[in-house]
Amino acid sequence: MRSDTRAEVQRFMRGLVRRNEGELEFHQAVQEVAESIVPFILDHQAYRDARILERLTEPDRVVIFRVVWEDDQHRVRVNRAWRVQFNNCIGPYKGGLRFHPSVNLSILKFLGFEQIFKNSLTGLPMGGGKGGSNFDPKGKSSREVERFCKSMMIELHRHIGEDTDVPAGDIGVGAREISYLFGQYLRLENRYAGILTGKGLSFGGSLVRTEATGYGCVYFCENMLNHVGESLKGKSVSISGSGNVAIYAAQKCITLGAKVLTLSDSSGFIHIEGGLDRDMLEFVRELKEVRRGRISEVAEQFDQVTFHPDARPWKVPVDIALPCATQNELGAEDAKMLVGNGVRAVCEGANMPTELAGAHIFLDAKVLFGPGKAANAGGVAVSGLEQSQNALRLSWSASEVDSRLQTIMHEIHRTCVSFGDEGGFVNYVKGANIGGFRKVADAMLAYGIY
Ligand code: NDP
Ligand code: 2IT
Repeated sequence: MRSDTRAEVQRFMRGLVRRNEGELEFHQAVQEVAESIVPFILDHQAYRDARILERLTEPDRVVIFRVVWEDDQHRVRVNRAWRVQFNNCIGPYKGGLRFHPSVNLSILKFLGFEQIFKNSLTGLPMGGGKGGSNFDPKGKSSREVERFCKSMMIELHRHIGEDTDVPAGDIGVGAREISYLFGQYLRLENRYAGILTGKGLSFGGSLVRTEATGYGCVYFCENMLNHVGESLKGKSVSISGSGNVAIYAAQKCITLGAKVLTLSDSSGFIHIEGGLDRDMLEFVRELKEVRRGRISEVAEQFDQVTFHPDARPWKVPVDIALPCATQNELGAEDAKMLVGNGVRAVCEGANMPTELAGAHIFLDAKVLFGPGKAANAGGVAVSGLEQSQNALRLSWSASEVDSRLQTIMHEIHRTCVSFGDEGGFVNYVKGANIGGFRKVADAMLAYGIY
């Protein structure tokens, strides 16, 4: 980066940090975008004059509210919830809800900010938003989760709508939670509308939405490899996480002939010497989606699997790494380890799983690095297709949705290449940031000053 550009990024970031004190994850997400966008803006006077980046980093609004519910011991419990409506210039706010004890405004702002670019990259008319609560679903009964969701919707329903804001799942929010939330919306509003995505198939959900983020991430990875004349077939893969994204990324890797060597959860990772097979994967799916157990149980059940407590999978030598758990789960030391072991591609199923320093290490080493806002866009893309099906009052077949998903991931890859090519090496971070930014920025310019 040229020194005047670097100085401009620093100046911009000083202002942002001052205005958003202590919001470290938000600072990190903006810094990553600013490193690509500031040089682009410096070459495009109109964006600079309209102060697009300053406007884009200030959410349209944030709703903060109290959620009170009763646990199984009849004790009154109080949580905090948020909906960050970040930017609706190219479509209704769209983005998931996260339930995790770590959830705070900084995390939801980073996620909502990234969502603007991701949603733009899909080519579908969706703005950026995110929400959630510091409610911890771990160890709660289904009745407790139900009471929490219903209470949350009593406030949330005023702020969402099929043409206003359409939430979906994220960490801790899957089919069960979406169903409780949707049922409560119907009771409160007395009207059926596609106000959430990730719904059950019998009440307006889309086929392939459950699989979409994991599948999309692997399609994106395959696109990156194909672009340099390689493919996933025969490659070894480490995956972190064992939730929605990780499970279906693993499934698609197996289908494409790759060997999945790891999975993880917040208690540690499992190393599968001979590679994950379909029986093991079905065990993991049932363990995580139904019984809500710990990943260590896989090692108790299968011989060739070892459990490594309190550790992440990045020390295992692999060709491909797919971080699919949470933010900042892959640091600079992990990146050096992966590069040292000859990693070829890193593709982010999770949102911002790689620390900024780690991403720089991958880019400097010319590793194919697919940032989350491009690589995990398949989930929200199929959410967008669910909205389309709801609006048309019909449902498409699995093969129809999957083929649209593959086309969208292919197009996102093409956009990244066209904005990120640096003399033969594709900088996918730059490509995704500029590609996602342009459409939103042009809409903002067209609307004038507001
Ligand atoms: P799930 O809740 O289904 O699974 C999350 C997984 O990550 C679990 O294995 C969980 O382990 C692990 N995890 C969560 N928090 C931590 C933590 N602080 N430290 C270590 N491990 C952790 O969520 P998803 O699979 O849906 O989401 C995973 C990632 O993908 C997130 O970054 C999410 O934002 C992103 N994403 C999700 C999309 C979707 O459609 N669902 C779309 C695009 C991105 P444990 O069970 O022990 O907590
Ligand atoms: O981070 C994400 O893109 C999601 N959690 C999915 C959002 C959505 O609206 O499907």
